[in-house]
Amino acid sequence: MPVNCGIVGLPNVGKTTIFSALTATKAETSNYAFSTIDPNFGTVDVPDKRLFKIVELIKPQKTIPTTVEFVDLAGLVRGSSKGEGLGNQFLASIRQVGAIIHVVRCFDDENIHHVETTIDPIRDIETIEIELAFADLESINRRIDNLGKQLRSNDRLIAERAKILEPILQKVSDNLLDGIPVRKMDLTDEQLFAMKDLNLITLKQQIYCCNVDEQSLAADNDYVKSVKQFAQTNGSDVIVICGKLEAEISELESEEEQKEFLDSAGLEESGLDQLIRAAYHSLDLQTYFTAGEKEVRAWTFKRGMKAPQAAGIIHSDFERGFIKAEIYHCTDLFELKTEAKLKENGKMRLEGKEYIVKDGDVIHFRFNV
Ligand SMILES: Nc1nc2c(ncn2[C@@H]2O[C@H](COP(=O)(O)OP(=O)(O)OP(=O)(O)O)[C@@H](O)[C@H]2O)c(=O)[nH]1
Ligand SMILES: [Mg+2]
Repeated sequence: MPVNCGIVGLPNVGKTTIFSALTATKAETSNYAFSTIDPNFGTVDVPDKRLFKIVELIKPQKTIPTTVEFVDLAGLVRGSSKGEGLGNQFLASIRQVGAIIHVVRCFDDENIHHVETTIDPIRDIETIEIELAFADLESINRRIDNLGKQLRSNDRLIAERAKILEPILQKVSDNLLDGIPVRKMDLTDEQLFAMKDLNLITLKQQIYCCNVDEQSLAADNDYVKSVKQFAQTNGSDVIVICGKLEAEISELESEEEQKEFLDSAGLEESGLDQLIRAAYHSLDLQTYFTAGEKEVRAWTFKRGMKAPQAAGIIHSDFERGFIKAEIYHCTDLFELKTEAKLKENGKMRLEGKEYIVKDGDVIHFRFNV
């Protein structure tokens, strides 16, 4: 189950700086707007401590973490959806991502130019959200225009589908004009399914990523406080990162050096850990493991998935031919150390088709095709 996050925000707010630090890639940053034109892609291994603890006990030949892909996009400005700035060609890239990481400038620095000259995170957030809403509005209106032809189609099925879709699209269009993002519209699963191929941007979960100066990591500055308050009203996650510091950390060679650096800055978690946690939380994702002598591997699944569906993430045959799942929880392994002990203590269970997989389960699927 690929997880990907798109990084959006106004120009020159530090998107590429954060992207490069987190993905350890060297994408171009500069102190002027629109230094990023084509999107940068980077994939990182999810640093899941449980995976490494399982590996210590099972000692497999191979370890495979799950990954998250980040896409660093060009800056959006007022009017982007109408072709201002770099136009809306890159809005197409945002449509493909799972969650949106919205980088918001929350630091003062006279030397770093802000496209609107002053620092005002809420104004910036609203500017971006209006552009994203306009982009959705455009897709919807284009679809409404196309429906005309379908409504008059001789193919009854096409005409009927168009008839169902029309009022839904009209309602969504009206709500967007009222400033409501699609994710807040209380649409039914059927309605959402009918619009699935539009990949609406305001349907995606948003994570606000406050880019702060180093001093503001210890205690939220006023900019961050206002973003947190704003996020509460719309149910989004907020994380606080210092792009400049993350860039310095990523320059350090070893993990130990990085850990020391984090400690000395009084940070418990790196920016990457924070972001991945927020992405998993907003996308409602969890991790299960498969563990054997050959390989120990982490897999991402959607919370609430039943065992056969979770098995289908590995291979569709696993889902099709699902028989049973042999399961224990990783915390039991950490306590008892060996699979033999797990069996002895009744911690290894056999579960069937209705079992809802839990975060941290270690699973061996039995299947037959
Ligand atoms: N003081 C300070 N400067 C930063 C920080 N993060 C980024 N910058 C600087 O801000 C400028 C813009 O950074 P970029 O990462 O290129 O910004 P961007 O959002 O990718 O910009 P575009 O691609 O043009 O939209 C660079 O000069 C960075 O060094 C930060 O946390 N503190
Ligand atoms: Mg950039």
